[in-house]
Amino acid sequence: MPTPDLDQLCINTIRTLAMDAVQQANSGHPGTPMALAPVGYVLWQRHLRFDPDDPIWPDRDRFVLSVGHASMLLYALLHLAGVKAVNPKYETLGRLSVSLDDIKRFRQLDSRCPGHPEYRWTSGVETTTGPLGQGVATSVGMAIAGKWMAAHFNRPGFEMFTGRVFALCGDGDMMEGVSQEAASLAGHLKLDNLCWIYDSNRITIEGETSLAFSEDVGARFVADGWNVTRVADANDLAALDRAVDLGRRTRGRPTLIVVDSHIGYGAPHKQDTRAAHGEPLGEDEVRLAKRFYGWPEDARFLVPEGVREHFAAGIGARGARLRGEWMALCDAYQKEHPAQADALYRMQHRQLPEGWDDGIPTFPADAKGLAGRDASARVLNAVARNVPWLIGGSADLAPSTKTLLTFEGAGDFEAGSYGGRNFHFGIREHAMGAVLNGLSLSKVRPYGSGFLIFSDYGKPALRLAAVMEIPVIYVFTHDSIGVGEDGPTHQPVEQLVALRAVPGLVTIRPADANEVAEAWRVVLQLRHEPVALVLSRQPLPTLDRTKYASAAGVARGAYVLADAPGGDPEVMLLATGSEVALCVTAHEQLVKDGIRSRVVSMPSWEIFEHQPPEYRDAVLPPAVTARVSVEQASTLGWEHYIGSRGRAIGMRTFGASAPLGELQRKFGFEPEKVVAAARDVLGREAR
Ligand SMILES: Cc1ncc(C[n+]2csc(CCOP(=O)(O)OP(=O)(O)O)c2C)c(N)n1
Ligand SMILES: [Mg+2]
Repeated sequence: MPTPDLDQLCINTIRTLAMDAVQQANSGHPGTPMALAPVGYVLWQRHLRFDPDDPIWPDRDRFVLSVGHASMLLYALLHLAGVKAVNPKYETLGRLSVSLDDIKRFRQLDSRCPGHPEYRWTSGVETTTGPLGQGVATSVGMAIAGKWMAAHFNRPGFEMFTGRVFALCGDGDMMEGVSQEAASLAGHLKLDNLCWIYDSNRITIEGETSLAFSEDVGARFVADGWNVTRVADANDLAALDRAVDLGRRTRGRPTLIVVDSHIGYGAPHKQDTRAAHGEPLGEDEVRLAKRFYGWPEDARFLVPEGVREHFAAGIGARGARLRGEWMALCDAYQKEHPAQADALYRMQHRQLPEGWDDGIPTFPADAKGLAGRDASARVLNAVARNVPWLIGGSADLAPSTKTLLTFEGAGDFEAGSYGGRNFHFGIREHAMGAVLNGLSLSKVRPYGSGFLIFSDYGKPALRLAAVMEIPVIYVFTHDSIGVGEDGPTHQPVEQLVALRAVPGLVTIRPADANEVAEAWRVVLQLRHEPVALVLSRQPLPTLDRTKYASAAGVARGAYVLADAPGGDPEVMLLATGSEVALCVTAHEQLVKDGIRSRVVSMPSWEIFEHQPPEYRDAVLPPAVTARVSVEQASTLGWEHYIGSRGRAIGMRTFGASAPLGELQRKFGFEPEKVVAAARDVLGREAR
């Protein structure tokens, strides 16, 4: 039931809260929340299938604020709708997610209202946004997850998954390439549960968009297979209503609603200018805008009587009813489909099913060995049988990354076959990363794969997975100059150290097939960390684990693989991946020469750093300063482990195009070179 005065009162409350918070913080973006308050209001109050009392209810609509700089819009909505906080155990707490005090402390330390919306920190924030383009691209992953969940869980009489995904985006999102990759994929997949609302205000930071942007965005989306509609005035609530309804009724296409708006609406000197974008309006302008809204000019952080109540009667009552109906459905589902209900519960809590690691192979010693990617294919296919919601794919490289699920019933995820588990992201690494984030935020367990060199193409999304602490799995193959003939464009050098530098990202570079198996075992059990599994293209010898230590050491990040008889090493060889076997060969030579050497396999620095100091010192005794690291990658970072007396054998230039053997010679990855370096750091003459 439209209640015009109350509608306006609520909208102006959102506007003034945003203006006051930015003014108080003396930092932030007031203009876009002012302009989009009606859009946010109509969507939340009249449409969103969302219960403020339980913001993690699985079948909710999701709202993504891709214009993360307009964070105050979201905080005002979360506050006014009375969204409740949820703790890390997924329990709903009684208190508000965003209090008025949080809003007063916008952008201050520990406020639930940080500069940009942060997943995990503020309940009701569906994904971290701020880097433009990420939000919309992530929303595609959420819509994909919605389709997959519906295909997987819905049964006759049990529509368990019906939720839609809305994203609010701006000119910046539309300029960023990742949004186009994602839009192209969403159109191809016919994701009709997806709706983007594009705030076309023709303003960005430098000024008018005409400085750098002149295409017909709507036409672009039509070409992508979207349903495109337009609302000519962001203040026209009825038109917004109709557009959202149209999106809901549209089948077989996602919907783009282009909304023409006025940034800084109501601010007499700053409306429609870039000045409304990135700085506080100033006390005088705030007053004038409040006067324009018919607001008490001296009031700050005012929530007039009736506003919270109106939200409670709208989104609050509707959400409670819808969730209540769903919970009742869920109870019946549990009785009729107990196995599915159990799976659903585990997914929501990021738990694994019983027997998840059944059938993980162990690999017999084999000098010829197996490529990391091939070992991974076998392990992945074993665990994926046990974990039905482990789904993923590649950016058109599955035949090379070997991530295809090949067992009966795995199937392809495509428009019309939304239950498939093999995804084809197309050659869209960046969107793949964002889609993986959206999938993970929707609680499926996603993996994506590509060549390690192209991790750079998706890095911003990967970084956000780490910021959000979500367990996205990346399988990066073709991990070094071992790629050979493809040459320097395809040979990673600086990628490994870049991944290791991402806080919270677990990077693992296994040395042989059994380390690959152990790595997957570690990966599957991660609940809050993304992972980069870095694998070789070329075969690696499968080490004889009766002679050398068990690969179970992978779980500790680094472990003593081989010691001279009697232990007590005088020199240590540290390596990862393909260089471990090389070090083992060098080690055998050193031992033969009477030198007590130790080989430490270090598949994951990140995991190793989380071990207790006693363990780390046992693996790398501080007294042993003669150390050599060997890795076909940038040597940056190894000094931490080899110290000032150590020697790093690695890559200091780009690679070259040649057969692998020649490259190993050219760049010094040969047993004799490792032996010589070991003798050198020991201060022993070469023999
Ligand atoms: C990837 C990325 N590049 C640059 C920025 C910095 N930035 C923040 S907002 C903005 C302008 C955005 O313009 P628009 O999307 O039109 O938002 P409006 O000013 O209209 O709210 C820029 C360049 C960013 N957040 N993310
Ligand atoms: Mg703009």
